[in-house]
Amino acid sequence: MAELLLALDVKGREEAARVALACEGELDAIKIGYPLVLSTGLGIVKELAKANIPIIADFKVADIPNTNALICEEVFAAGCSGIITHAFCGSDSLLAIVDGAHDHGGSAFVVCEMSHPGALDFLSGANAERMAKMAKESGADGIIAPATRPDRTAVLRSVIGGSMKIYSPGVGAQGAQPEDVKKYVDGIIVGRAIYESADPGKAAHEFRVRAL
Ligand code: BMP
Repeated sequence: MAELLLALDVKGREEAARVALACEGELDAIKIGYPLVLSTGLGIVKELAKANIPIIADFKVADIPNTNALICEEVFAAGCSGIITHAFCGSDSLLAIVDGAHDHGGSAFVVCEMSHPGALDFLSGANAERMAKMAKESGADGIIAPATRPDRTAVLRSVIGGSMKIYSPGVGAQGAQPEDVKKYVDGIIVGRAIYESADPGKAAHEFRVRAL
């Protein structure tokens, strides 16, 4: 059984509110990222959090430890409950995010293997497994692994074991189905297939049921 996370990559407050309202009751978390935050400001977090749903900041952080710690301060002060980071900057950078999240009562999720075809250039294979191991050693709460390559997500599950979460993007617009990965992951991440749907609430409901 997997949770449903909405990737709310829409632009503007009105569109974000429209989709979030339509999906009320169907989601376990909302993932926000650059498209929404750059078009509205980080204040959007408090507006979305009024629906009493966890907001995860997908900023795919990739910087030196000090900058990462400063980013964490802003993300959690804004009301987010989780942050998504890259791991390829190294263990000290990763630890700054994990500690920064935990110091603020939040969670940290680490991108290990990405869902798009270009991930095969760097963000896959042995590199991904190494980053999953590093994520586990850092005390991170979970990893991001691709629904588009369920066999790889299964491998990454075996690297991290059962105590960490896996959230998995690639369902819907990128071609994966909830049934492809739900047995390996704790949550599926769906964006366009919900927010571009004529009826986002109905689409979210259907994904939620299929992820069960
Ligand atoms: P969509 O369902 O519209 O393809 O959206 C997927 C979401 O997950 C986007 O926010 C994207 O940035 C994110 N994502 C991804 O697609 N693949 C990854 O490997 C990591 C991601 O965070």
